[in-house]
Amino acid sequence: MRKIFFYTLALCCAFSVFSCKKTKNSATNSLSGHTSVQVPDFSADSAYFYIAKQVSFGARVPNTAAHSQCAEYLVATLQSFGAEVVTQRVQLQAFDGTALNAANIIASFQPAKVHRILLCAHWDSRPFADQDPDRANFNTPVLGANDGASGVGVLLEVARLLATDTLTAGVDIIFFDAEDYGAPDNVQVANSAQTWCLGSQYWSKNPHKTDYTAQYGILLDMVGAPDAVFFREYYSDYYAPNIVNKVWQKAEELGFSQYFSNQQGGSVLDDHLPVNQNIGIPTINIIHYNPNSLSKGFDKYWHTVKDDMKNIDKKTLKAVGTTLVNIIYNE
Ligand code: AHN
Ligand code: ZN
Repeated sequence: MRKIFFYTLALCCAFSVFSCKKTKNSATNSLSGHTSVQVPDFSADSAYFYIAKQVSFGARVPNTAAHSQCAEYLVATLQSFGAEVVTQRVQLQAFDGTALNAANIIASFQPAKVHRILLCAHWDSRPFADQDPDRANFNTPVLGANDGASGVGVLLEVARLLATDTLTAGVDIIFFDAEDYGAPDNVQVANSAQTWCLGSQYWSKNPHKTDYTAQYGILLDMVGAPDAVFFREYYSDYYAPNIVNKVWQKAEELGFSQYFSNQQGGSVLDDHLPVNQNIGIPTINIIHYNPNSLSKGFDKYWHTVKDDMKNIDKKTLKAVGTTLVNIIYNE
């Protein structure tokens, strides 16, 4: 096990040295038809490494050591990419009265730019595996390789690219905390919808900068499973139809229609909702959710003890990451 770990570490180090000499794809701006934009290559290996690193701390449940250690790692990594990083620390109350020591982590690239794009994902993981088929696991925290770490891993790779390849717009990457501490189905609470997305609810009412805004936002949630299909999510289509069109069309152009289905999905209560409703930034959610599936619609290991690294496929990361960088570098 140790051997495998060090071997992997060595590979990753080798990778990060060589990745500096990355090749660039020349993409064509579809609007003008002739402007050529340099879009850096999104490395799925690198994103995978960032996911594994988060998971290596254990479940990132607020008020645990793994949570603090992961926060430290995220801040240091974002700073190493040259971002201006703000950690918004706040105590938030969970459905069961627990005071959660939460931290929204906000990384700004080119903070002085007025034209901005917001990219976000939640970095906490769920304290209970309450969808696990084995009831004995109901109180086990989930590792959240897909549910949490995948979106953050993809965005860390985007941040790594932003360190060397600047784009026209400014970019803010927000890792929201306490998304996944929502009340389990078997616990009756008033306004159970309000028990989810605590970090984004807070930030959207108390942004890190007064009068903060962005042109639009993109949330990533569960973007790493092998069988992922991203349908057009309901609130995304309601608040930001143009952004959904733009992203899904770009994915198709790039040959990722297998992952991005142009069909409508259901509605998902997620961090994009407070961002749309409270701060008014049109924000979409790229999420693995199939309203027609027999289970609850999410990935089959959603909120189970099996949401570990075996649930992460580099091909899915590549599809999402490549689409995302092609969107932002064409702004
Ligand atoms: C609810 O199940 C209410 N929302 C799903 C949002 C979520 C949970 N994303 C990740 N974990
Ligand atoms: Zn979750």
